Amino acid sequence: MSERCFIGLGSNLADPVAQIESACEALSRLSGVRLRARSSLYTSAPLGPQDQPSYTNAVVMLDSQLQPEALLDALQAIEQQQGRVRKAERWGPRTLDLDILLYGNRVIDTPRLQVPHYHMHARPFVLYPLAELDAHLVMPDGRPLRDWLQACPMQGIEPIADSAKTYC
Ligand code: A4P
Ligand code: MG
Repeated sequence: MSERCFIGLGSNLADPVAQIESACEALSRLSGVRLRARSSLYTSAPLGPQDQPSYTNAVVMLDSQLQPEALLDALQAIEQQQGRVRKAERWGPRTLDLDILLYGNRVIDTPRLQVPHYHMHARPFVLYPLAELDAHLVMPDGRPLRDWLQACPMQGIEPIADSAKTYC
């Protein structure tokens, strides 16, 4: 049995567009995971410390047979393969960040994993690509995505033309 998941991708170092492309390649090769679609890519100013390059972000939709923590392990392995260095600074620059935004209808709150992602409701660079993939999404608490969109204007993000992708 697989469950529909949405993963947020972000990068602001070492050719961010190529980082996102190669992360999608890696996701498409994961066993127990079926990559379905990728949103357009968006650029935006950094949230958090401003002395870092702007970000490229996207969201992918996938079906996972991996349980949430196993999926997180796989995502963190891909981050490592792409040169992610974790520093003490919160929200600092990174080659690749992969966040589990939604895992089916589950609410998860363990020391390693909070799903839905704790800050997604306030991030246009997450919500607008997510809506591209499924405009009718309903959150585990029953709130439709469109309520979150209404509270989070599409400001400060710029889509990169023709960058959405479908997988079979
Ligand atoms: N963790 C808990 N829940 C999750 C989840 N749902 N998905 C834990 C993934 N990981 C989750 O993450 C720290 C720990 O969070 C992990 O070990 C995992 O067990 P991390 O990737 O090492 O650290 P982080 O990403 O720096 O921390 P955080 O607070 O998750 O940062 P965010 O929220 O990812 O924000 N500005 C723009 N424009 N675009 C961006 O993408 N991203 C960030 C990082 C800051 N500013 C940005 C962007
Ligand atoms: Mg992260």
